[in-house]
Amino acid sequence: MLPTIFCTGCGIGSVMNFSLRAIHDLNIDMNKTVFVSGIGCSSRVPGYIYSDGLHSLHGRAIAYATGVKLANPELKVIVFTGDGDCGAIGGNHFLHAIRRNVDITVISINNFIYGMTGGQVAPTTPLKSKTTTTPYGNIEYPIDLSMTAKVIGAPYVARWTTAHPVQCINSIKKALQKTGFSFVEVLSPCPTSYGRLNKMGTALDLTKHFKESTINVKLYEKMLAEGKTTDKMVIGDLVDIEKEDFNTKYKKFCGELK
Ligand SMILES: Cc1ncc(C[n+]2csc(CCOP(=O)(O)OP(=O)(O)O)c2C)c(N)n1
Ligand code: SF4
Repeated sequence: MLPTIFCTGCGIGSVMNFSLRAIHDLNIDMNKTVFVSGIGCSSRVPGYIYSDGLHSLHGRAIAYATGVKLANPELKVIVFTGDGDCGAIGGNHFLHAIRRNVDITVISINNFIYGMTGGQVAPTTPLKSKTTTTPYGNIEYPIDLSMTAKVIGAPYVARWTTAHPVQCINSIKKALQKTGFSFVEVLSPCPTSYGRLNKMGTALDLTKHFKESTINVKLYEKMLAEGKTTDKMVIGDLVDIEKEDFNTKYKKFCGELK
């Protein structure tokens, strides 16, 4: 294990591990791979990978990644982004990269809070949850990053948790092989801020909580067909379709101009 800045029990190291396992299994050429991130605990990941990387500005990882991919379409571009980085300050970049179907893989590590800056409320913070800026509980409805990616039209979307390593690695592999915008959201424990402020116990208790508070999409769809519903967060492969990506469309367009 590398020495990292992550707190004991933090899930970010697991997500980094899952991602590197997927890359290794697919035999992806690290000389043709660029890892891009914004700012946050989760955005520190590219710094631990022996490959080219861009540790950019808070919220701007997807914008930088778009630039890299358009400048050199041969590169595989992988973004690591926090739920705040991706859904708050970076929300517009997220929406428009999906709309354009830029061929990048975005791995969003969702710990439901701003971890790096001391546990402030994030757009993903569940209702009633405590953060340092919502000490009496959050009254804002949270955004669902994966469902947002789905409705904007991302050709590949999956959500897992750090308690689902095998499934998560398989989905990251599918994401890396998809041409177009692929999005993998991983629910990840932040015992130092989210877990502590909400009295959720140890990192192990948080992991158990992820198993109990999520439902696989196949089971969820069966429940819906039976007229039942649930408050649990839906996990699994949520979208897997083919859709022409921006670079391909652009190349064709330039060819037609000549
Ligand atoms: C333009 C700008 N605004 C605010 C900040 C302060 N800031 C740094 S990280 C961060 C939030 C981190 O939360 P998230 O993206 O969810 O990542 P995590 O640390 O939880 O992994 C904020 C607000 C900044 N660095 N730059
Ligand atoms: S503050 Fe939270 S997200 Fe950041 S390293 Fe610590 S446990 Fe992980």
